[in-house]
Amino acid sequence: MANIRTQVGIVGAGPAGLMLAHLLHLQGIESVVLESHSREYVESRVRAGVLEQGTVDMLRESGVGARMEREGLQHEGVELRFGGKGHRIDFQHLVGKSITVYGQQEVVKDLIGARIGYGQPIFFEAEALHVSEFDAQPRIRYACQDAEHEVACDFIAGCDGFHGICRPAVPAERVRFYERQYPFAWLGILAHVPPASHELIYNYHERGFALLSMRTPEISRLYLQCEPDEQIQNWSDERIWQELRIRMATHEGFVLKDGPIFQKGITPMRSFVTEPMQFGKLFLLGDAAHIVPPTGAKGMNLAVADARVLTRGLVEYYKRRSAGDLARYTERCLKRVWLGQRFSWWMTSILHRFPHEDDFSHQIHLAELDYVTHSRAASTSLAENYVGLPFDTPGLF
Ligand code: RFL
Ligand code: PHB
Repeated sequence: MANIRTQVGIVGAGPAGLMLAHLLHLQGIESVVLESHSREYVESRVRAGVLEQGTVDMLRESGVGARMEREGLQHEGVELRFGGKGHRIDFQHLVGKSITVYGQQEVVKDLIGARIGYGQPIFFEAEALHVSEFDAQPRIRYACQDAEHEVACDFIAGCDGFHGICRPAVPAERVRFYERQYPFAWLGILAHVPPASHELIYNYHERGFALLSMRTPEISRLYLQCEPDEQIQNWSDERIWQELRIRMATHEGFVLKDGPIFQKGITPMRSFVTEPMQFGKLFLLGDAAHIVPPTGAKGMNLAVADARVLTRGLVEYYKRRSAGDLARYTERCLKRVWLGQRFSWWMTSILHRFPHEDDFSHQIHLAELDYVTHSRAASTSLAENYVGLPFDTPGLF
């Protein structure tokens, strides 16, 4: 058994763990990243696509934004489409900010590249088995190449996603969960076809929600609301394109060209919050602590925002020997998390069809969408949340 000693032991190489490791390195704080999957696997896992302006700024200012600046697609608005008609929400005009469409796996590639470029420790196919003694001398036991090892550290950062081991390691009496399940899921595809619109289109339709997004000028990313227990084999490529065409149709004859689908998956929808997010010297970040339904495009952005807050606290601790900022970790993160939860829940509620909805509910959906797209006050509220609310503290750099 090999033992490693470091300042911060990080479990998970998703956006939260990688961003934390990167920010800490820039501040001269040592860490070790453990990731159960291979580098190839985490670099190709298809997930989020929308970066808030604050996330973009954080990547750029911390020196990992070059490829994003070249390849990311900057969008100044989105379309909400319902009743056969599209309505643009103009972010630039309403709040003077924009979003960037750049795949999460590209952010992950850039952060792994930086980590390895700096010669800092990151172990793939290294599965954390157990975290312990987080009130005293924290330890992470992990398995790598058929042997067990241990990381001894000052702090543990649980960045191991919703199904990780860190959150379950907390005794039940020290933690509270808030949860909401939704009675539907998203069927998502990637296809080799140029996006049918240069901005995202969120569609509300009697048959359910649909979303047009993209990854590059040649690759479209599309989603359909489906049953929560839907089987992907029931959805042939033809059926997916046909359903997307029905839900996205406009009176003006919107054309959705199809193309070869090269990735398909079903995503459950859930809202989930853990309180607190700190347990002695164990901190939870990102999906390990909170999940939002993807309709508000907030999950990855909240994950990197947690990394920013924890970095601040750790800098304060190591440079000034003050634990005051660390003690405010939960409060600072949860303030943003609950605002993100509210927005994601609201976007999900107005854009999806719920089971047993009657004509009254349908008319309320249409009225809400009509109001959001025609009232400057309401569309400004959507815009300021979508592009990302300001951080409550200034940047680190
Ligand atoms: P991740 O990305 O799940 O990373 C956790 C990492 O921990 C590893 N791990 C372990 N490693 C070692 N030992 C163990 N015992 C381990 N257990 C787990 C895992 O292998 C993994 O590599 O969590 P993180 O870093 O908190 O990041 C969260 C984001 O991934 C997530 O919130 C977003 O993808 C959510 N999301 C979206 N977020 C946005 O901001 N904008 C979007 O447009 C957006 N769209 C989406 C989304 C998520 C989706 N799916 C598939 C859930 C669209 C979809 C369809
Ligand atoms: C995506 O491009 O994957 C995406 C975009 C917007 C969302 C969710 C996912 O709300």
